Amino acid sequence: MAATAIAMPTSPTSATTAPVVSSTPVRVVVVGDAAAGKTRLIHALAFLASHPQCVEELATLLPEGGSTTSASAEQWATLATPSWLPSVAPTTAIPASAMPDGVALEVVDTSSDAKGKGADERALALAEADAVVVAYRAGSEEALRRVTETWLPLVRRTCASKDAAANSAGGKVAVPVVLAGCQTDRRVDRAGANENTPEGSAAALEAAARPIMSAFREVETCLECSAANLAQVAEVFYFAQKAVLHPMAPLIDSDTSSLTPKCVRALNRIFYASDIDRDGYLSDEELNAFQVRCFAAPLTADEVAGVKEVVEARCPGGGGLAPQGLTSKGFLFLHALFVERGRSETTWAVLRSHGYDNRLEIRRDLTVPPPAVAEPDGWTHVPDDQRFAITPEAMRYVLEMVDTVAGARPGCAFSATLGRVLSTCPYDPLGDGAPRRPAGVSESADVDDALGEQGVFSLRECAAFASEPGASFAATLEAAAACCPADLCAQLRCLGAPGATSESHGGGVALGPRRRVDGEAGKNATRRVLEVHVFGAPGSGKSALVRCMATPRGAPSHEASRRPRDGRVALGYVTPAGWSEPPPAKASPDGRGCRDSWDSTWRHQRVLLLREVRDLDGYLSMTTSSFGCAEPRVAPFARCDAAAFTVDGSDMASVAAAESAILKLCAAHSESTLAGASPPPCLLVVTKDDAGVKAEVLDAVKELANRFCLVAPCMTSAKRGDFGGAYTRLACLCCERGDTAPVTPEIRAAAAARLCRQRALAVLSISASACAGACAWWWWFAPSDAGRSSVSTTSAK
Ligand SMILES: Nc1nc2c(ncn2[C@@H]2O[C@H](COP(=O)(O)OP(=O)(O)OP(=O)(O)O)[C@@H](O)[C@H]2O)c(=O)[nH]1
Ligand SMILES: [Mg+2]
Repeated sequence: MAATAIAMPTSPTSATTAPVVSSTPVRVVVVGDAAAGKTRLIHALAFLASHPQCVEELATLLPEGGSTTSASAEQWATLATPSWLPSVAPTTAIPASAMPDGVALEVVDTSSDAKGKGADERALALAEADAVVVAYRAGSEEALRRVTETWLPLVRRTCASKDAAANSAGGKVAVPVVLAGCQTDRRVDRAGANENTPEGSAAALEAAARPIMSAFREVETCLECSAANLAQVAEVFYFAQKAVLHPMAPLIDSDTSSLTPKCVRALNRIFYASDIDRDGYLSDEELNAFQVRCFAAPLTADEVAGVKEVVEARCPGGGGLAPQGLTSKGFLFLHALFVERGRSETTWAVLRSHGYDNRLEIRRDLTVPPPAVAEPDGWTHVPDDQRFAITPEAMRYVLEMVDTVAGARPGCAFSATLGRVLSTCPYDPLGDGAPRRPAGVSESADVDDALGEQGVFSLRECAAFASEPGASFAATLEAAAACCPADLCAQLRCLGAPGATSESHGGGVALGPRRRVDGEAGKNATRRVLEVHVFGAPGSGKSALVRCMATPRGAPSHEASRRPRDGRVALGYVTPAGWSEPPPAKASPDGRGCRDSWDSTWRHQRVLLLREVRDLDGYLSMTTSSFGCAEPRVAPFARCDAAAFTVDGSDMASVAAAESAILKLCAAHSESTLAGASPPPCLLVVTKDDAGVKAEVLDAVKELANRFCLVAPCMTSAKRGDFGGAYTRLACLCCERGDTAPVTPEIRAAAAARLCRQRALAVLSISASACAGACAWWWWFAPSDAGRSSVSTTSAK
């Protein structure tokens, strides 16, 4: 035991001090039979917490779980004996400084009444319990029978509502129970000398506890204690708190006594993220860096040797240690050993320092990049027209990782390289993460799948649809930051990206610039992801326009677009019209050189993200999430940096459809919260040029562009793979909005009314100043001015 904490298990290595895991106190409720010793147990705990010197002294005097006749121990026991005990003690607070994990404890005593006020209060307390201590008289079979027949079922029933809430939140977190056999100092009177020896009582306890623990999985620990001689009292509450802070259930499958699949996956991710040189082994330096990250202290040379010795000697089947270092098998074995030996806090410290919560998922709060603030109904503090972007450091880190893996495994296809890198991320492509498609099926890729229905997508799905997978992967990372930053934060954290430490929020993702609306060209040039929504009559070529941007040159993309799929999205790097082209990409098909090629992309290109809109009315009436699932909902056009309207060159009706769509979009825009900003710039895209564009259609399109003050329309043919610069022009429109916004009759009327108002105001203010001037002149210079003469008369007097 340690002097500063009322109970402390010893650590196998000096550097495994867990970081503080909770700032809120853990609430432990004590239930049990009348006169089981509940109130006195709590009293003894409070005494121990307020007499740390007693803890220190007793630790040297008391045999584990037993009593002592030492004079000093007896003195402490006498001091701790209460002169009077209430039937139910008030809630007892044990400060964080007195607990080994540095987390405060609240202990709630309850009545043993079966009915009435005491029972009601107990039910209320149990409903709010984080953990429960069931107290019974040690050595009494009758008391043990009541534990299994009355108290454990009661705890299960009463805490069930809490479990249900946890279940609906996505994971079962049962309220853990500690069985405390009290009054061991009295057992000799009832059970005979045999059970009063430490060995005898331990054997008896184990025999009694085994069937109970297998019938009631929520029972984490059984131990015996004595409030009279202060034995094992602190341990009862330490284990109750530990069961909350470092739960066993997510780590170990009690049926098979092995690590759970979720725990194995999380530890594997941590192993890969700590394997800096990606050679598949943790070298001594990597092991030390890992130790520092998790426990803020390195291992000594002896400790490293000790760890290796244990792995070499005990890892079943061998293979835990290689000359290059610790293997992932050895790493998992070590953690299984910690958990098996009741040192789950060590494994939890590792998991928590990598951002995992009690359900072994990345803590949601860590995935909210500042300055967004997570609130129950979404995120706040992020304006509609502002998007998140991946930081250049995080991007370089990930691409370097890809390059390193590709370098370590020459000839390995890009998809395999990426698969290996991303195996540390959630949603394993080949595992249980419900992938929509494994990475690497580039020829048959369906770009719709690059973004899910809500725009949420998995990083490993990204390299599947472009002629240059490395660039496509980088583009997808950039788009992920804009569309679903929380998901990207979680992914980057699993990859061990810089800035994603256990307490930093949203590492690797930062808020990008706001969209500017004034007319100055080049104002939005720093935005990384440019989102264009594509509107048009059915069959006018929207899908082909979207799809062709991301399809390898020469593939029959316009044919593929016939498939009836919704929510078509494509993305890729585009050089905005008028910008200088980047130097030729150096990335090789096996993915090497991703980082270098992205560095030049960063300057010259932007990610163009095209979304097809099939149901205009639905689009205008809905709100959508700006940043992924549960974040603030905005009108979808708030996300749109520019709009494209497709017109079928052979169909006059599609011109009317484009006109109506522009009018509707502008009207909805002026009614929205974005009314202060101008509507998005629009480009009319005449499709199917290869089939011949009708002169009347062309004239109508030109007239429409003139009337709405739009830039010149562009002619495209998906069949010929000729998009007449549509993508580069759209990117340019997004970057340099300003004067390119449509001017509809309503907008013109509103502008005219605004001008009228401004003129009227100007006339009014000129007239008002003229009037004031005239009055001043009259007051000063008029010859028989009554006011002035009266003033002079007064002053003369
Ligand atoms: N010798 C000895 N006596 C104890 C111990 N724990 C409790 N007692 C005594 O047993 C009696 C009952 O203890 P309480 O702590 O009041 O029991 P309780 O479970 O709170 O009982 P209710 O409040 O009636 O439900 C008291 O006289 C205590 O002093 C112990 O460890 N050793
Ligand atoms: Mg009591």
